[in-house]
Amino acid sequence: MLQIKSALDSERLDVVERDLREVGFHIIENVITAEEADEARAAVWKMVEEDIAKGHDHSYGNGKIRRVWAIVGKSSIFRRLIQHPTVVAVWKRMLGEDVIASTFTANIVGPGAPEGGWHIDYPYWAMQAPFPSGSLTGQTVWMLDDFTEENGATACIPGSHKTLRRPELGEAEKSESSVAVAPKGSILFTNGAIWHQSRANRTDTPRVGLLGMYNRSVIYPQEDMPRQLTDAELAAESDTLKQLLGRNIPFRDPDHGHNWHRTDSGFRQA
Ligand SMILES: O=C(O)CCC(=O)C(=O)O
Ligand SMILES: [Fe+2]
Repeated sequence: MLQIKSALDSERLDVVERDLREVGFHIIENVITAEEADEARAAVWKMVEEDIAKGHDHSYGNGKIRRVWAIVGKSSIFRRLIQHPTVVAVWKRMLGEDVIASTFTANIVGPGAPEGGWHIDYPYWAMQAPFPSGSLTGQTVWMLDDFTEENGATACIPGSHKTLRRPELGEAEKSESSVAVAPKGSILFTNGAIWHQSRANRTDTPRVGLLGMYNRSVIYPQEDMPRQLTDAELAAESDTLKQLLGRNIPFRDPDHGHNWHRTDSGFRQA
C-alpha cells in the first residue's frame, strides 16, 4: 500500500522553485519507495495489456514507445500519485493554489526505442512564440524504473525554457543536454517550456514512466480530466483530487446565476 510522506518543507520548495525557474528542471529522489514504484509499474502493465486486448495502439517511435492515456480512472494507485503531497506542493508553488491537472499518462520506452524527439509540452506546443515568461504548466516524470543513461531516461537542455520558443529543427541537437538519471521512485519535475525528449533505450528492458502535467487553472487541460471519474467515483475522493480534475471551478460550470453573479468588478457569490 502506498505510504504518503509529508510534503516538502519550504526551504526545499525554494530550491525546487529556483531550479524550475532558472535551470528548468529538478529531481527529487525516492519520493515513493522502490516497492511502491513496482506496484505502480505492475498497474501500468495491466493497462498496457488491456489496451492491446482492445486493439488500442497508442505507440510511436517505430512502435517502440507506448503511451497509455487517461490513467487516473484506471487504478487507485494513480489517483494517489496524481495528488501526491510533494507533487501538489511543487505545482501549487509554481502554478498557483488553484492548480489543475492537465494530463496523466504512462510512457513506456521499449527496448530498441529511438529518441522521442526534442519538443516542448502542452500548451506551449499549441502556442505561438514568444511564450509568456511566467510558468503556465509543469511536467512530473515519475520514474517507475531506475532511469539510466542507457535505458531511455528523459533529457533536458538546461535554460532552454528561457528562449520562450520551440527549438528550430536541429537546434536542440547542437546544445548540451542533461540526462535525468535517478533511482525508481524518483521524480523529474520540468518547466513545461523546456526543450526535452526521452532518450533511446539501448537495453533489453522497457523503461516505464508516468507523465503528470499540471496547469494554471485558466489553461484548458490537455486531456479531458473532469470526466475521467464519475460523480459517484469521485464522491469518496479528496478535495485535492476534485480540484486537480477541474471539478471545483464554479464559474466554468454555468449554473444560471444561482451561485455566482458577474458584476462590473468581477464575480461575486450570490
Ligand atoms: O517519457 C519521457 O521521458 C518524456 C516523454 C515526453 O516528454 C512527453 O511525452 O511529452
Ligand atoms: Fe514532453
